[in-house]
Amino acid sequence: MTEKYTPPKIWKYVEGNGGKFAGINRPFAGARTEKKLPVGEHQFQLYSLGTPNGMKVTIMFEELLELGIKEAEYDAYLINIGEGDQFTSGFVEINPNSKIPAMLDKNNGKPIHVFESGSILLYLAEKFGKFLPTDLAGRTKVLNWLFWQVGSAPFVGGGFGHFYAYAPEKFEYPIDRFAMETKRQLDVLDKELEKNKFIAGDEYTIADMAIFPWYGLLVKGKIYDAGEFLSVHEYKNVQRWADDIIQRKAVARGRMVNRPSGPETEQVKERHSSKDFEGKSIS
Ligand SMILES: N[C@@H](CCC(=O)N[C@@H](CS)C(=O)NCC(=O)O)C(=O)O
Repeated sequence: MTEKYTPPKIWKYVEGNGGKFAGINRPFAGARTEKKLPVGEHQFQLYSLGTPNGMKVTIMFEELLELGIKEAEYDAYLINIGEGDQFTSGFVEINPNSKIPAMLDKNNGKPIHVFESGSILLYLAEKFGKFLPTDLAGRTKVLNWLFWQVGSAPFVGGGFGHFYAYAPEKFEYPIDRFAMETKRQLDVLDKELEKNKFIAGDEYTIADMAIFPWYGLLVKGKIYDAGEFLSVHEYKNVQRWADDIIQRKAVARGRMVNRPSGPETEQVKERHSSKDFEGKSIS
């Protein structure tokens, strides 16, 4: 690091303290503007963005629809976090934590709010009885990995990704610290995927759907442009698992929903029916 920093006695918020997200980050919670969310015709309303956390849920919806479950039809609206859509009163009512993804189940007039991607995956898995075993041992295995993902990915996203891709300068200490942890986590997955086809056994489950958008896309060099830096080719079993998952039709559709950037042909900014995917594809 260039300058030696001594923390003051009391930390104080300084507006616009640098970094890519300085414009939206504040040390307090709650709505900043009054605005209702749009509501579509389907039972499920998703308010999200095509980041890895958002993708987990759109992949799950598309997998349920791929099984022919019509009740899983959903409307997906784009929440532009760079513009602060997550701080509107409508969004905060569903998720007081102001982070995508957030979901509304109209539930026959008794609305249920669901937030946290892991909670949404579990909710949908239980609602439709899919992608989560019902026996105690099998279910626990899946939930172990689902909770592992939710607890581990912040070291990759908020830690490694932030300092490698978004911080105003490249600082050696945090990049070292979080590159090491990211590689350790990839090795955890690699060792597990040496034993199993999928992360919690022979079946594809919500644990794979949670882990793939972070670690699968990372080893495929599709997030943070860090494939070479992290030597992702070393994780042969994670590569094999990611190759299996990335070619699933539902995963391809899920990756396009609410996608904020990239070629137009890879983006389905709002999703209301299968027709929205016409003429779209993603590699
Ligand atoms: N633990 C949360 C994390 C969600 C999250 O970090 N969402 C980010 C985008 S990937 C967000 O909405 N950020 C907006 C903000 O921090 O203001 C989950 O898994 O749902």
